Amino acid sequence: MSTSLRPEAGVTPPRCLTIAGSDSGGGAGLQADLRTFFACGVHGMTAITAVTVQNSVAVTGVVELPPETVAAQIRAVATDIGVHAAKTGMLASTPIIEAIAEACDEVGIGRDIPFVVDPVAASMGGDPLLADSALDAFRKLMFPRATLITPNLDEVRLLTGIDVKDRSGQRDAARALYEYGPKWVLVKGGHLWSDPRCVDLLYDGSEFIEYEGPRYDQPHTHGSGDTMASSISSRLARGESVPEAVEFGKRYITRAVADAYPLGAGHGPVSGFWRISEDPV
Ligand code: PXL
Repeated sequence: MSTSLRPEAGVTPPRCLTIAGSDSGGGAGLQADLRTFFACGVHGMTAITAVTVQNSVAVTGVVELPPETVAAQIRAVATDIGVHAAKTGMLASTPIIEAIAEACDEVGIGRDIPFVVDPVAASMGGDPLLADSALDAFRKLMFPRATLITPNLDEVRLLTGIDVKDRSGQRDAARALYEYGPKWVLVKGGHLWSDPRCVDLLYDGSEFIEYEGPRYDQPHTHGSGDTMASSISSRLARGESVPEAVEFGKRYITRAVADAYPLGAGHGPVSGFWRISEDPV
């Protein structure tokens, strides 16, 4: 398939929907998703779950949207514009998760439409983005609908209690998460600090595929999970298989981490600027 970044002039590009929270600092959340969708040549749309008050140092406020407004955003874009792939980020609460599950079933997200569920639980600084009481609803309502789930090792610990220490622990975690019903599980290895490489493990209930990349000594990784999940979604929207889309996502996030930049006094974001060309205007 074509890997061209730029949709043809006047031709409607594939459409991706992110169901996620806003990061006022612009590094993570739906801002990272929209930026990534653009850089990957798909039209991005948003169902906003919550607005965070946030800079590079901390999340100092969260306002959740009414669950029915989250669901209405999903219905509005799906019934008119069309969704070729959807992803989740910060989902905040059980009532929001329940509303999303219902709306997704109505419009076919997770059935006919690929659905990437990124189990976002906390910010880099440890500020909560999902209520503790919502973990059960997340596992029961989001995972069975997911085409792919993309936990990091902190999220694995929270969701399964498994403390991954090596590659075989990563496999155990993938097997345990698969039992919750997603079609594919990607256990990301970036937080396996003892490993000199970053190895992400993909599992479909029978086979494991490893995606290996360099480990950078990089403090600025804000938004890395969101960016990887949205780059994968952009390729699923174009009809690629999950292993192909994950391979692209791994390359995308590796470049984005390599080019990450400082911002404010805390953690800066990963960068999608490497995809911007220097064409004259
Ligand atoms: O990177 C996870 C994430 C997702 N969504 C929002 C966030 C963060 C991390 O801080 O703020 C809104």
